[in-house]
Amino acid sequence: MLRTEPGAPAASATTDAMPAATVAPTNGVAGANGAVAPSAGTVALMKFLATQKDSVDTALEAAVDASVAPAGPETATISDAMKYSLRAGGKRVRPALTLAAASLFGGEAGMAAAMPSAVAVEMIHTMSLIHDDLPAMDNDDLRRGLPTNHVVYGEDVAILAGDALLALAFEHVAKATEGVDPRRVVSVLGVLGACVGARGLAGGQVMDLESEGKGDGEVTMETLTWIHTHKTAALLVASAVAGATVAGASDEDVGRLRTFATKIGLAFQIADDVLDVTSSSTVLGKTSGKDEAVNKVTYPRLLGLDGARARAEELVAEAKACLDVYGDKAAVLSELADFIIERRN
Ligand code: GRG
Repeated sequence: MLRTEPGAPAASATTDAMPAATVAPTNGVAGANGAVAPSAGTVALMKFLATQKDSVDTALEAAVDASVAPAGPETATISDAMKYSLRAGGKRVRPALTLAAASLFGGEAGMAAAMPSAVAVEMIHTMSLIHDDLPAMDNDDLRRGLPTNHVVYGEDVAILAGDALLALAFEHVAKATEGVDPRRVVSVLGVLGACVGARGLAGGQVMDLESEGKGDGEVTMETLTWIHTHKTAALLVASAVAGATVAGASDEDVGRLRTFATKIGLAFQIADDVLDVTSSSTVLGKTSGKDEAVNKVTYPRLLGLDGARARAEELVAEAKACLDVYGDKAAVLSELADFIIERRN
């Protein structure tokens, strides 16, 4: 049964089309819907997203439908709950990373081969957001501009919807990846597993929870970097590595992408910490000011706002240097790196 708080948009759970992504670089002019027009520096990325974003959303929807086929009343609630958080939007940064990496090494064919991996990383990410918002974790009621999954469906169903998305990510890569050497597919499955586990999302989140309420002296820059390398960067690394792997990249190229994504992953978290201080819940689509409310040690707290911004810029510059060897062919990945610290939400 759908459990909806008064005012929660129950209709969203049964809407057919996913909303437009809010990938909106902040170095342009704000549009009417809060999205931002691209500046000249983001042309390759915006063109890329214009062609890929709908494909990702359609593939996400189709993958959930396939997982419950033949659809019936038995799977209606779990399917609705899974789709609710996927349809709520999000910037789709991780699938963009997978497809851009695949495009670099395999062109159009590489991207087609990487679509199941792109879908999988978004499912894993969405699962992590659903679980992160639970009362036992961050206990939040706003995500992607909508009531969180557990507010709408109840805690029990939200946990299970996250679990189902996580399981489906692996099932989908295994079943839907076509025209790729099976050893590469197995390698992607391993990379995805690693990014979720004890040295990935789960382990990073545990360290994060253990650090809450501790003072600056106890949570050093080294600890903070460990947390975010695992909690945030690991999935961006897996996204890039999966795309490169299915597209046939060499070990050396995969290694370069790994370093690139680790750096943008950390920069992503620094940008997130900065936005938590400087932005509003309306713009973010999630509760702002949360870090201070739970007395969390963050990059701005350890480095100051300007110091945190400078560190993020430094990381993005280092990340982009990893791409130098590819020249203009890596324009989309390079612009994605810029976007990660220029974003508004
Ligand atoms: C259940 C195995 C298992 C793991 C989950 C809850 C958890 C463990 C980990 C938390 C991971 C997490 C939420 C990290 C924060 C990463 C982050 C900055 C997310 C925001 O990503 P955006 O801005 O979000 O790309 P959108 O909504 O745009 O997709």
